[in-house]
Amino acid sequence: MKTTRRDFIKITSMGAGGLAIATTPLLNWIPGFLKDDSEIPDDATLKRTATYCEVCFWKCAAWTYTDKKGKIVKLIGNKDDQQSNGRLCPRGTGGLGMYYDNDRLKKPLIRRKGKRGETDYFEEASWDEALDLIADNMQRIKEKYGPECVALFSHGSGTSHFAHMLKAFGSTNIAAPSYAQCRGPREVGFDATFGESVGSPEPLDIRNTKCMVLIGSHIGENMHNGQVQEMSQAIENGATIITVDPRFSTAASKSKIWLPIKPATDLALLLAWIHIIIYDELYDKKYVKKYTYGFEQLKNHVKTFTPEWAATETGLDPNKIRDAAYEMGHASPSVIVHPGRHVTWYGDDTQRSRAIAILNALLGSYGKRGGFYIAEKFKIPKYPHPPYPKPKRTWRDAFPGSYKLVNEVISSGVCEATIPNKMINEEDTCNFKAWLVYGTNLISSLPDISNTLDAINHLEFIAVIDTMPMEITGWADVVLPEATYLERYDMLRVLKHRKPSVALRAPATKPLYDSKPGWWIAKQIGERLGLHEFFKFENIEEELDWQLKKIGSSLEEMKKIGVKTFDRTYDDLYYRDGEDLEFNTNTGKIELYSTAMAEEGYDPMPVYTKHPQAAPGYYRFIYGRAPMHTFGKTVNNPYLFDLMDENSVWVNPKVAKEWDLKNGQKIWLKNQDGIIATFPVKVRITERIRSDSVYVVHGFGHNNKKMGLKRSDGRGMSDTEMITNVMNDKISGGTGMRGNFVTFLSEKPTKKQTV
Ligand SMILES: Nc1nc2c(c(=O)[nH]1)N[C@H]1C(S)=C(S)[C@@H](COP(=O)(O)OP(=O)(O)OC[C@H]3O[C@@H](n4cnc5c(=O)[nH]c(N)nc54)[C@H](O)[C@@H]3O)O[C@H]1N2
Ligand SMILES: Nc1nc2c(c(=O)[nH]1)N[C@H]1C(S)=C(S)[C@@H](COP(=O)(O)OP(=O)(O)OC[C@H]3O[C@@H](n4cnc5c(=O)[nH]c(N)nc54)[C@H](O)[C@@H]3O)O[C@H]1N2
Ligand code: SF4
Ligand SMILES: [Mo]
Repeated sequence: MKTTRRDFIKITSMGAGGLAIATTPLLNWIPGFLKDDSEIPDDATLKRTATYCEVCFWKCAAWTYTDKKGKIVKLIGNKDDQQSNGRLCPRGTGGLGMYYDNDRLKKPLIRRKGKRGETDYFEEASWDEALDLIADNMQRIKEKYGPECVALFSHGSGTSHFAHMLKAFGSTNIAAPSYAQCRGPREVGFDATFGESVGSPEPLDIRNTKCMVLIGSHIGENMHNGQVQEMSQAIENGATIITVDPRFSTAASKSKIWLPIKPATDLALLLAWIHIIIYDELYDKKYVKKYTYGFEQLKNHVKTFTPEWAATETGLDPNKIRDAAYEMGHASPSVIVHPGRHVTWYGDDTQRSRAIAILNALLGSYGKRGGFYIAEKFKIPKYPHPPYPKPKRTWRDAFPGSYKLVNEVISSGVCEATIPNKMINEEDTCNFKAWLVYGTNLISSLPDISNTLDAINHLEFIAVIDTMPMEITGWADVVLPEATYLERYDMLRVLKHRKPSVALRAPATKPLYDSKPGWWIAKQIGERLGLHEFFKFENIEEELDWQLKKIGSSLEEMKKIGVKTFDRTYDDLYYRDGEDLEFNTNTGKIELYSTAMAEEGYDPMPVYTKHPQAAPGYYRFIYGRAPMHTFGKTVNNPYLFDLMDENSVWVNPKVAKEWDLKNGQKIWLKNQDGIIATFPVKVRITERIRSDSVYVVHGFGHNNKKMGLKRSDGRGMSDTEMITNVMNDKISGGTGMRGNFVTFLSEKPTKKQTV
């Protein structure tokens, strides 16, 4: 029998005798979800090396197994790890495809002539030449404009090396799309309520919950490993799941109540829930009295938001709205209204997140068993270096008076501040002149591609550090090939969880081709910039060992155990009953009425705004995740490509009939601004999507064959191409991306929009 790659995943993940996928029902829905370490054959010829997964930000600790020749044969979860409990998700198991992908970047590349985006002019170069070119450009820009005009866009574990280098250089403009395109609004919304942001992983006590409410958060497709496992456990224990989603998601299929909401109306539902919980006295009276501020104002504010009112906005049955509120009330305080993660939807996202935070406060679930636990992390000392220079300017200077409640850098703000006429403060000279881009494919992760390209074309210099020839590499002046996570060290994973812990990533084998680890690249650039004092360690092993010894471990020990878990300093996982607490807000209380928001001139309590719905012949364009892929970064991975090699567009049967669409037929989507997708997409006719919306999985439709991205080229469509209307959230800087509408074209259009 021919062994397909799909079999390979099964075999490598299951071990020799492995048959069952997983024991619990939820895990069974997800292909390739694994059992633990006990399934590995006892093969003394294999060497195991500690790592943590880089296929998504969850960073599950794992073991990489190599054979005698140094060939990586499999990846298995580390059973001492709280993030994975010894199980990797299908993407984690397939992580070795990142190592084996023959489309990988192999040598440094320099564009010798031509304009940005003209990929024909790239030539292979030596590391010395490429690194010199980067350092020379950074130095030139520093002298001409100041170091602050260099920005770093970055996502993933290697960020810390480059962030350190850039801070030493004199710039703090370090942005990730995982804020303004992802969690930003919820961090601001929770901070305004509880005096602290949610953070990652979310400290949710899912395993002990009696009721969990998922608002668009599609756990199951979104593979937050530990959360998927705990949700499965909770369901087995009889917990009620309530899912609010215009699509019948995997989570919806396991829910007691599914509310197929009209998209963009969630805030109406949340306000009605707050109304019922207050007026039907379902809230936790003692908790609210002791810990919250602004209850009477809130009560007054939601007076008219009855379920009947919400029903007219959301299209939901008012009785079901009420039933859901009663489920939450009865489970209080062991209830979780999940804060979600990718929450940049409709521009009023901070207020929606505030409403979610308020609901948790009313139900008394924050700091309580079955609600939010108190996570702990400890600070690891940094290898000694001189203080970073104080920057004279930051990205904020381009937006005076804005984003005062935001604690991170807004990626789209840096992008705007690169385009001189887009800046709010036009007199400011701090527009960005150079970008370093590490581990983020900005072409597909920032909305409005033409805006991203406009910014890139205004730069004097751009360097990209990636493992794959993704779209962003085509727009670089210099491309550096990083070794994959299986071939390198990185800094320790310092985990905030029920117990604090650290995990080690060590190389399981030598880097393939001419790729190099990020820590080495950052040190090389730093040294060329004369920043020797900041890179005094000989190599990263010395740095890691120094840090580990400070916390009572060592590199030697960590190589053996992979993960080390420490005792808590605060001995309770939850607040004690009636304990006196001071929250980090202006009033020291959980603010149902946000004084910080009021001070900044924002609504202190969430206000519902109606958003436009689809014009006739158009459908709201929504997107999400598939369990076997992480964004676009795994689509070319040979093993994961075999599990899912293209996306499809979900269309309701009623709509399909109207348009005479057939299952599997290839069509092109066109959005409200006349943008037509570069590649066609297959139709999937299903009752699981509302008739006013269509749905695709994000990350497909790669278009960078010229740079060597071959396997995934033209497979499915890119959702990002359709996202040209961005609904900006003034409070958090989040870029709302779900205000786009599409229609169908059955013929191949003559005029194509290309990236
Ligand atoms: N397998 C896999 N897992 C991942 C990732 C991945 O790439 N692959 N990415 C990770 C990352 S970075 C993130 S941020 C998370 C994202 O995971 P989530 O936070 O769960 O993602 P969202 O994209 O907000 O949610 C998508 C869901 O929202 C629904 N939806 C669309 N519009 C509306 C609406 O108006 N109202 C409501 N209530 N629902 C709506 C969609 O139908 C879909 O089911 O996933 C993480 N996990
Ligand atoms: N249209 C649309 N846009 C979105 C989203 C969406 O659902 N739809 N989701 C948003 C969300 S939630 C988030 S968090 C962001 C995520 O945005 P990004 O983090 O930009 O995600 P990717 O586009 O997958 O980019 C990952 C890049 O890192 C590279 N890479 C992978 N491993 C390594 C490595 O070890 N080293 C280096 N140097 N590079 C590596 C990959 O090849 C790829 O180019 O996107 C946001 N943007
Ligand atoms: S959830 Fe999956 S992809 Fe993400 S870190 Fe864990 S094993 Fe890797
Ligand atoms: Mo995200």
